[in-house]
Amino acid sequence: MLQEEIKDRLGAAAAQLVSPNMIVGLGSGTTASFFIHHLAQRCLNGLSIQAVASSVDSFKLAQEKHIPLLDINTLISIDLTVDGADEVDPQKRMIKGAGGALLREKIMAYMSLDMIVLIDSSKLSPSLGQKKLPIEILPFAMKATEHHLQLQGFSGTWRKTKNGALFLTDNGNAIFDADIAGKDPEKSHRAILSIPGSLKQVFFSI
Ligand code: A5P
Repeated sequence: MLQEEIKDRLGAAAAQLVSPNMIVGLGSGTTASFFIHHLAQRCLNGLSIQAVASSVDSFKLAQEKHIPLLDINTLISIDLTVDGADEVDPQKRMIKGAGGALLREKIMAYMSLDMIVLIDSSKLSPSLGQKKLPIEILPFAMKATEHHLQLQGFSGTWRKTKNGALFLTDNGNAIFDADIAGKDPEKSHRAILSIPGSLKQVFFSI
């Protein structure tokens, strides 16, 4: 089966798990987009829910598909969030953020009473670090933040757009894609978050 087809099926299965009157968190990325399409179809068929989105792209897609959207600043919790992942280890720890929506995704995951993560086999990894760890960094003093990351043993590169400009998240922050191969995820998590300019890095645990 093609990978897109698998993502589509994952999105369809997750949409079936949404119950009436839920506040639903919409993740970001290609897999989450399939979920949004299937959820929209259920709404067209009469399911009544309200949603919040973890990125401008997901917000626009949901709006286009007429999913009722809420201002997240009016909420203290979300019933169910459905999102994708980039790398997941056997202990169900995962890295997210390849699409750059990590900070909002992590805040929404923390607000959510339940979360479904849609994972196809390409995301499974024996140990985290086969892919880069995205770290969302405040642009203020970013050179110093990079220096402190390097002092703690995290080398990496600033994410760029296709045109070579600095990639900025929906929050106006930069992303430092760090190499964490062979490092302990929990220790890395604590070390990175101890640096003031690092807003969020993404070891989620599911
Ligand atoms: C967005 O920042 C990411 O965390 C995505 O949720 C993750 O990259 C999965 O994306 P795909 O479904 O496109 O692989």
